[in-house]
Amino acid sequence: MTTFQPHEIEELLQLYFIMGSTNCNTDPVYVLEQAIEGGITLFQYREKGAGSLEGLEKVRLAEKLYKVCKDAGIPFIVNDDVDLAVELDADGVHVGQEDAGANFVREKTGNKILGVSTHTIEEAEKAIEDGADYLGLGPIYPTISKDDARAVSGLTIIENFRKNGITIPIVGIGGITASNARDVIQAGANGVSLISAIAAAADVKKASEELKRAVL
Ligand code: TZP
Ligand code: MG
Repeated sequence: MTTFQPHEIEELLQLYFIMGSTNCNTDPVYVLEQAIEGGITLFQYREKGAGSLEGLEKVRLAEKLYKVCKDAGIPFIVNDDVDLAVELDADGVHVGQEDAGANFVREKTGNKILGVSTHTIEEAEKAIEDGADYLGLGPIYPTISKDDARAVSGLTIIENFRKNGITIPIVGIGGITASNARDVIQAGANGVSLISAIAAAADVKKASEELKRAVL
């Protein structure tokens, strides 16, 4: 695990790739390597959905992906699974409102990067109080990558958070592509996080490069 300063975390959010085995059409290790070559700045391992790996298989894939990240100097974040993040000594954890509370996660993970998905100003204020380093907001646009996704929020959620004095780093999520990524940043986000625009691309490296150009 590497410890990051707030200004470093803000920069790392720029092009935040999220994936697990079910999001990939080919070997997840290869997909991640290609995404890194294309310029992603942060990675989250999110093993979810029908057919996702469990137990030791999940741990083994996490270890492989963490190694790819380490070798490339890309921080490795674990979705939901606080125990896995601690076991691997990952660089961070991301939790939603249905997962372990952010204050509990902060206590269990010390200085690791802590991301929290929020949908209201109240949730955001609580997450910040609990020690969140950044907030995930979405789905900004329609998505097919999350079974239990909430209603689409549009860009207004980002603008509203900023207007209401939320100043910590924000990343938009949900349906983000190279065509709309710039709008998400312009609405007030520090970066974009996405699954399918990279994981399901025919050419993962090229898709990542296009997204990088869009957010620069
Ligand atoms: N949370 C809100 S939308 C979403 C998550 C995990 C899925 C994002 O995937 P995609 O493919 O980038 O729309
Ligand atoms: Mg979750």
